[in-house]
Parts: sequence; structure tokens; C-alpha cells
Amino acid sequence: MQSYKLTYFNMRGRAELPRYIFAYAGIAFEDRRVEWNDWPSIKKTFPLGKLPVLEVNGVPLTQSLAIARFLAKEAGLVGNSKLAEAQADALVDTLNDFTLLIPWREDNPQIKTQKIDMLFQSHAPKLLDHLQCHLGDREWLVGDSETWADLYCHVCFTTFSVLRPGFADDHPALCGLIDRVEAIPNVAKWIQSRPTTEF
Ligand code: GSH
Repeated sequence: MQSYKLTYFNMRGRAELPRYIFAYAGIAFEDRRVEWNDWPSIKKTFPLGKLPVLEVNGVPLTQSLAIARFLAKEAGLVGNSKLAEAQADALVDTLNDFTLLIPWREDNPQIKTQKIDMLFQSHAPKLLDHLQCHLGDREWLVGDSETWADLYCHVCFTTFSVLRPGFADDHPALCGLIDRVEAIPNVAKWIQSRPTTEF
């Protein structure tokens, strides 16, 4: 049996998609959450000095999306054909691009609010239109079953909703997708039982 240890900080952040996939697949894992105070003393012990890191039987894997893609393959969540795999990859990258535009490191609260306002005014509608167009009248973003792109959509929308409550309200088909992900029993169980953090 494989052993999995996922190390990250006590937040959803970049570790939440791997955690969703573990939950979805019912795969046991150690959810190690490092305190920020302890981080400087252990940073050097991790490849690249960044988190998340997933250890698989002691072998460290870096980069959150590479980790998630690896687990999605294990869980049968990458898509049912090479083309579907590429479509799911592209949607994950598109969601990630938006996430990277969020001014996480801006210290000035007023400037931070301005930047977030601009982001949600200028970029969010394009993202939402693209996702909704991709979804069409289907249940899931790619093909006829759920993929890691659907799970990532839920992970991202949870965080975007903290920054801008109701940001997707005028995209009802996407809200339906979010409800469907949330209704997957193992995902629902994870969401109910995970530590409560803002991000
Ligand atoms: N591209 C990497 C990924 O997706 O895993 C980025 C990793 C990253 O920047 N992690 C941040 C981190 O480790 C937390 S989200 N920050 C602490 C540090 O840089 O010392």
C-alpha cells in the first residue's frame, strides 16, 4: 500500500485540490499542516523551499498542480480520452491563471481591495463566460463524468467567494456545477470535516 504525506500550511490554498482528490478517491493520507512560526526552521528541508510537498512512500513531489495531476490519475479523474485529458488540463490552468492574479502579497489593505476590485471587474467575467460556455448544458466540464477540473472549480470558487461573495451568481449553470461537486458524498464529507480556515 502506498503511503501519502501532504505537507502544507494550515489553509486550503494550493493543497486543497490534492486534498479533494484524496477525499474523492477515499485514499488515506497524512494532512500535515505546518505552523508559520515553525516554517523558517524547516523550509530548507523541503525541495525548492516551498509547499505543498507530497511524499509518496517517502519520495517528495513538488508543485501543487503536478501533485494534483498525479493523484487525479490515481483516482481516475483526468478524463476519458487524451483529448479530454488535455481539456481538463487547460481548464485547470485557466483557473490557476486567475488565482495567480490575486494580489495575495499586497500589504496595503486599500491597494489590495482596489486590485481585487479590478480583477473581479475586468477578468472574472471572461473566466466565468469561458467556463460556462465550456460546460454548456452538460453536467460536468469535460465529457460526461467528473474530472479534477470540476473539483478545482469548486476549490477556486470557494476562495473567490471569500474575496467577492456572489461573484458567480449571474452564471447559474456554473453555480449548478458547484452544487454538484459539493454533493459528491466523499467531497461533501471532506468539506464538512476539514479544518475551518479563511483561505
Ligand atoms: N508553483 C508552486 C506550487 O504550485 O506548488 C508554488 C508554491 C508556493 O509558492 N508555495 C507557497 C510557499 O511555500 C505557499 S502557497 N510559501 C512559503 C515560502 O515561500 O517560504
